[in-house]
Amino acid sequence: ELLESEMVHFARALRPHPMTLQQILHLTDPAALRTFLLEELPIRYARRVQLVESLPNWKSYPSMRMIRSLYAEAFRRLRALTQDDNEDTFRRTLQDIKRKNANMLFHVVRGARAVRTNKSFTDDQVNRFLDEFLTARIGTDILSSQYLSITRPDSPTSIINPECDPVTVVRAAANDAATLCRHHYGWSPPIDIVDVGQVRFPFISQYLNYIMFELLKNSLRAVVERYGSRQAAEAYPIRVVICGDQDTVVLRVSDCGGGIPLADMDQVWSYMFTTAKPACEEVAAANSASSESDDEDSDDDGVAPLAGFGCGLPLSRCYVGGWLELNSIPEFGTDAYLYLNRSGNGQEALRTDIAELPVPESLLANGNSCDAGGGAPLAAEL
Ligand code: W6P
Repeated sequence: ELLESEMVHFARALRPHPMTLQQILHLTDPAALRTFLLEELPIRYARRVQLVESLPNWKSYPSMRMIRSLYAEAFRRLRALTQDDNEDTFRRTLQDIKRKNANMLFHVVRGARAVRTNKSFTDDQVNRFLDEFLTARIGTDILSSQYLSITRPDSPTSIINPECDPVTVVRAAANDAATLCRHHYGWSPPIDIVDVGQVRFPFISQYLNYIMFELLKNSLRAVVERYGSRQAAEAYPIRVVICGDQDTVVLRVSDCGGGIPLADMDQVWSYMFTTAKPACEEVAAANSASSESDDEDSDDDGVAPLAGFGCGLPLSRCYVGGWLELNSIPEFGTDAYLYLNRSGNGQEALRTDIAELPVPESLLANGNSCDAGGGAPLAAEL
């Protein structure tokens, strides 16, 4: 059908334009941004459709069919718009796509775990599929959010905070994690925040909050399980150091929670693995027709568990763009290092190393910027 062949064309012949936070921060003219997005978003959605289709036998997985149809629909709706439609129509379309795709993480992780169980792929291949898929998703989400933010009727602003203050963000994340910890265990280990530098840099505060919340939840859980009480843990506070130079902001989270066995260090970055529930939970859910809960993170009491969906760490790494590192001293503790580009000039890591169809040279010649796909840039990307 016409839409299908147009989608194939967008996916294969056109290339997305990887962006930097600095570039997005300066996309403040709604009309100009809309013109750009009317072309850019369909390219990105079409590639997401192709990524799903690159999985052998994808049609036999309900989650994969669902994901594919959500992106095909987003593609169709954007292509149905023209420059002549007004800003409000465009705005409502973006909002609607965002709303309809709200449970995408749940669907794609569930689908990927099902694919994995059926042995068509290795853990490594499935993890790379999810890294690419979710990194790309974060990129489109930032671009859409930027448009929605700068056209907000009340207070138009960028999705990127040009003066993001990591200390403030970490304090908030630490408070939230501690509250959750107290809810589940009745107490929470101390968290020391060491602010050395008075750093301000362009970043998406919500993303930094999410990453630090994930890291701190892990540290809190480890310390709680190692020392039975606040009193016993008092001498071993979780320490967050925030510092850096002109180029890089570094955040280190250190805990004395007993560390991670070195043999398990790979699993920490796997979407297939979770300490909380069996890794095949999604498959079981998919197989029993009854369970259609979209609620990915809830306990019986409706409060988020301290260890939940099992994707916090790999997903955090997608939000950073690649430089989140975990070092363990077994039987002692764990250090997490987060490196962020202070200038906001790190390019979005649109990975193209898997599931990529060769693009004819002739199609690349005319000005579409091409993503080299190599190397992990120093973070701050989408
Ligand atoms: C742990 C396990 C972990 C994962 C991520 C961050 C910190 C920690 N601490 O024991």
